[in-house]
Amino acid sequence: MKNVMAMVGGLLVTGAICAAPAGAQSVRRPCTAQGSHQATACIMEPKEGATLPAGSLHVVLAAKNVSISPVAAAKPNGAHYHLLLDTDLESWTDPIPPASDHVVHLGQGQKEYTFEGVSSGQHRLIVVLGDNNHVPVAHQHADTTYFSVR
Ligand SMILES: [Cu+2]
Repeated sequence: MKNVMAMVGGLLVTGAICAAPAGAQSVRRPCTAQGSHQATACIMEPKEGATLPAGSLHVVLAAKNVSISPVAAAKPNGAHYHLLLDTDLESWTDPIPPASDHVVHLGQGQKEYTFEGVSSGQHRLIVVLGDNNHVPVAHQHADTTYFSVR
């Protein structure tokens, strides 16, 4: 368990270090990388390092090597996105916590989401794939982005 969390910490650090300059295509985006067979979730919007106006925060997601589907469809190996805004994922083996101001389950298979009333300042958004029981998909490549709101 400790190793997994250490790995996640490493991913977060990598994301911060490899941030592309504004306007450039980020090379760290694993959804466009070749060769991986891991279930992968990516944050397409907001862009790493973006400075966004106050108000609503629009999030656009993408995935690779996984079938994004509604929980109700109960597809074998189906997964849905989970967004964690300024909060950590406490466990990679227990269900992702219920919805709150900081945790969102896109349980209908949505690929976009809008947060309202995000405060000004620095923020961190994590996307994690969860199965029909909301347990994080094993061996996945989750994604993190850092941005700020004016
Ligand atoms: Cu869920």
